[in-house]
Amino acid sequence: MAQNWNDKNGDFHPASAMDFLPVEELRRIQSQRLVALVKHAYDNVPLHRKRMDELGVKPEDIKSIDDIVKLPFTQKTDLRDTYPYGMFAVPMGEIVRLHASSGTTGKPIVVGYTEEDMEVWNASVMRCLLMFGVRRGDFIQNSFGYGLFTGGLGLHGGAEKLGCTVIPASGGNTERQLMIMRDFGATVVSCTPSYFVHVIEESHKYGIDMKKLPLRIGVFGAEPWSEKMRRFVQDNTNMEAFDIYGLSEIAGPGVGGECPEHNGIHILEDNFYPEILDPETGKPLPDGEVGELVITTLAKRAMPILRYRTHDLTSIIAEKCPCGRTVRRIRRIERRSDDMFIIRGVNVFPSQIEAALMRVEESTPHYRILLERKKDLDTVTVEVEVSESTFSDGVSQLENVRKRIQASIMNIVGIRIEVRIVEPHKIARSEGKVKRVFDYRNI
Ligand code: DLL
Repeated sequence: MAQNWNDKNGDFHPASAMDFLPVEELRRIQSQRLVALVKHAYDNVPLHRKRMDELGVKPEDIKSIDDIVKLPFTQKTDLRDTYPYGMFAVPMGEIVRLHASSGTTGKPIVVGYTEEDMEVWNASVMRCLLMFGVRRGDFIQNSFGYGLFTGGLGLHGGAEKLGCTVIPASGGNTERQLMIMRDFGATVVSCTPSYFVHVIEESHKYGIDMKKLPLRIGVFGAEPWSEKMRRFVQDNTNMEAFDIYGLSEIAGPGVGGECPEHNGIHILEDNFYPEILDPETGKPLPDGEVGELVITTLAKRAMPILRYRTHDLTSIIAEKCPCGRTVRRIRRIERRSDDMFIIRGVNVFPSQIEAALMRVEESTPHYRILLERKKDLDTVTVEVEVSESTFSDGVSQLENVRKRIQASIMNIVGIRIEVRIVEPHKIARSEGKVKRVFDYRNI
């Protein structure tokens, strides 16, 4: 096997060994982990126990990874309904980290990690970075947001474990980002792809020639992006751009990443087991067919998750990857099966906007959400109707309502969204399934 361990980078880090295991060995590890996970989840999380009981499945019925199809699904709403800690399987004293992500309505969902979980997460991010060719000695400017979002601290932990020099720049303030990039000599940048496109655009304004910087690798994820964006980044810098995938409920960034073949995302399936299911029926789909990605956390202690419905649409690439990795690949994620959209790396559900509108008495449930790319920055505008009587109030009254709606949305979604008040009946009524989100971004 040893010869396969060297990918195009021509060197090998022992942590990458798990990417290249013989398939039978990988399945054996997955089976062993699944058996332990299911017992842990059944014994310690009432929701998992209840769901398994309802299906008549006992932990003893799960003997190998192939039995995974017998297990119940977990949904984002389960995390909402058990908010904040109801899905935790260990005493709070063992939790060393909390993060949060958007829920579908007013409250976020909370995820927790034990010390052991942090090890697994950091190692997973490190394996992705190794896949991209990042090495000890690289200076990584981490411009994912630090805070409750998993991007900042997630990338940080993996990069530090690898022995990189981490520059915890966090998001925003483009002029400062550019200055740091140049003065600190960053060789790797990690951030959302749309933000980096913006950084490149802005670099001209500050007289910085991106091609003269020592940057060589871009680590992009947390939102869908395209080959067009990759070309833009690669044409305007000396960087090679890589895709990193992940989600808070499963760990954060590092669930999978792209190898130098740039043909799909390798899921680190010794830790995160992928299935592709028909989103309607929940039945497994053959390799190559597009369906919903469902992931089981094979190595999680704090919050074991059985068959999480990600709502991300993709397919498994059946062919062996020329890089030699045996962990399977999925096609890059371009669409979701629900109405969640991602704006500047922040996940937003229309139902959150609706919950925010409901808190302002003068607003009505007639609204639409416009997504646009203005000067290479994503913007969201919510158009909302107000009642006849409110609309006939004076301009200053309307401005007051508008500001309160904006503040209410900020409170729930966490980002500033433009609000435009429109006259009653301006927004087309729908006869069937209502369309709320109009995406004009052309990613
Ligand atoms: O976005 C974790 C992350 C941080 C991944 C940094 C990569 C880099 P959440 O905020 O929970 O977690 O959002 C998860 O974002 O279900 C996808 O819909 C989307 N997403 C994440 N990575 C990608 C990607 C983080 N590479 C949701 N391509 C997921 C497309 C992505 N969509």
